[in-house]
Amino acid sequence: MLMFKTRVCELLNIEYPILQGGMAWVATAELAAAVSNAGGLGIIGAGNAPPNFVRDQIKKARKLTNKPFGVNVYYMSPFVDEVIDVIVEERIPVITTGAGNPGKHIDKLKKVGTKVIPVVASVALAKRLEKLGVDAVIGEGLECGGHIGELTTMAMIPQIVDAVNIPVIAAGGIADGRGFVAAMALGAEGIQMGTAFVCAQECTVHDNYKQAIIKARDRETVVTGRSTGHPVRVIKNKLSRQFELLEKQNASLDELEKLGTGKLRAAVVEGDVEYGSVMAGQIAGLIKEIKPAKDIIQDITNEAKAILKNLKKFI
Ligand code: TUI
Repeated sequence: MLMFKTRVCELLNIEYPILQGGMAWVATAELAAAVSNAGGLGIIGAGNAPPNFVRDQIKKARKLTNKPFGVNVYYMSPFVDEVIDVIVEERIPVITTGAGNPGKHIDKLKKVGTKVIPVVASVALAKRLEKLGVDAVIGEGLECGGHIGELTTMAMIPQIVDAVNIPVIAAGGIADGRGFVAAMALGAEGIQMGTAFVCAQECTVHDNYKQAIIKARDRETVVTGRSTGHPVRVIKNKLSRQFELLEKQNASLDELEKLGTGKLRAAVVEGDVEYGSVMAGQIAGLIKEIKPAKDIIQDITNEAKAILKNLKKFI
């Protein structure tokens, strides 16, 4: 029986409407290929990386999968224009975008058939981007790890769904079949998961990072950087406490930026989960094991089917 076939599956030519977050440093070719091979959409996170690094990652992913995969473009990167050029040259079928407005690149991408799916954190931006011709939007709730907006997934998704005609993908607080079904009930036609895929076997982050997520309990994440206008959700550690202290002391933007520089790499690559930035979503408390991306996707879809069957009892 075909289930969960939405416009997102058609648009992206994938089996399940499940996207992997395009996390900087974390979402490498290995993870993206594993998620795509499992029937979802794997995404390489370009982050702040230079264009040649992104091209190498694309080539590596192509060796690992024949399925479609995407690239996430981080709009605060100094290399945005060059990364877009690589995406166009490499004929990547879809990009997701974060931390900015991809408007100026939409025509260029559409000309080569690249679908554009921006991350939004408000109804207003979703509407503006729909008018500019994007193919779908990802609504990221504040439950997400990393750079977040101000609305929860629960409150934001149905409001975006009512405001636009393009498909809406829900992100933030989703890591199992219950979250998947809940997002679909809100009107989403797909989900994006970040934290859950960090704990995929194929994810190349340092094991300390995965263990920090597995050990995390429900209240273990905190949002730092609110005073900078760039709030980031991380797992509490010595760095987040230093951040909180500096913010309480009204430290300058410069000082706060300096404290944050290179800290995501320190956690992901070196495994420094004390003084590094361990970005993770509120759902970390639900993640209990490391398993292959294929099992993550299969477990979620099987759970979702069982939930839907159960819910029929109440009708
Ligand atoms: O971007 C994210 N999540 C992130 S970014 C990040 S930090 C990082 N560090 C090193 C290298 C690369 C990245 C960690 N997590 N999510 C997408 C997202 N986009 N969340 C919120 C937004 C957003 C915010 C404002 C999108 C658009 C926007 O405004 C655009 C406009 O013009 O109004």
